[in-house]
Amino acid sequence: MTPRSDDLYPTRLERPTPSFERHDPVIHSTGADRSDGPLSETELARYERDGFLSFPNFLDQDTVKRFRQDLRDYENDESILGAEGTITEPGKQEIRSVFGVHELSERFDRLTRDPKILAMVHQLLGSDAYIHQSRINFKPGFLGKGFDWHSDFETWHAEDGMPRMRSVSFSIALTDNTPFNGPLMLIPGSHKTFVPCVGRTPENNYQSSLKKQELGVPNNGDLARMADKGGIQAPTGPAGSLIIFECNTLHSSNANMSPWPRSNLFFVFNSVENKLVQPFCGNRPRPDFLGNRSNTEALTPRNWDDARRTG
Ligand code: 6CS
Ligand code: FE
Repeated sequence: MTPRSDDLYPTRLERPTPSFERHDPVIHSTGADRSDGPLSETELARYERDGFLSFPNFLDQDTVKRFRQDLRDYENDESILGAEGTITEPGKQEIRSVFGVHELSERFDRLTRDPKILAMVHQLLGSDAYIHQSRINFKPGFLGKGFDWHSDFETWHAEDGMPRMRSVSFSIALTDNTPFNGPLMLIPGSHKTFVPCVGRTPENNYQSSLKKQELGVPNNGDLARMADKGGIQAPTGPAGSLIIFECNTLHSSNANMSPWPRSNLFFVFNSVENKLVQPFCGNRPRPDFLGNRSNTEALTPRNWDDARRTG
């Protein structure tokens, strides 16, 4: 299939293709907009260099406890257990992921509008933003499987039609993330290189890829080169810790061999200047809970207090 003229990041190709430097800036804001927000120039420079930032204790424990109660409610809610956006572990009944959480819960929705978070997003994306995707990855003790190395952008470009690298993930730990329960692992600097992947994308690929990703996984040679150059980091921290990572930063996580869950909440902010077009892999668009097309209004800041009042 010849790549489209508007496809700056051809992938899911028939044969291995050399990786190349990204066409997009890492931080899209400039001048006064760049410094107009909670991220200091030191933090911005580190994000630009590494492709991620981590903030232990970003959310207070009371707030995290409320989110954890929501998780327990979901695990006992038949309507959620049977929903298309709920993914179980391969061959098991345990929940692996629940997608679209910001539409399930007022509390999660309010978090996506937290003024401090939106100000950070504005500094990084240089524009207003909306939620491209939200999910909770549960990774239960003993049973939570891992996630192979990948760039989210490679999937969102190929399968959701995300044109440019102008989105960012916020991952909030809802349980302690330790070296033993499969924390997120990232390759510093990997966001600067686009690694085209081999393999035609079958229709409805997501019905298997969300359990075990086979496509959009870079080859071991590219992975080894990136890891040799940048190393691997696995930020850990107590429940409430935050990791912000750029859409093209290579990441993975191991299976959870400990008795303790590693449940993380992910919000993906996409620039309103980067709305989804037809998927570049040539397939039909994925459902809205994976690649949101129907609610792309710019998010407006809402204070937490009223969310706390709703309990
Ligand atoms: O396909 C996706 O959108 C999902 N897959 C992975 C492995 N990470 C991003 C996202 O949750
Ligand atoms: Fe991912």
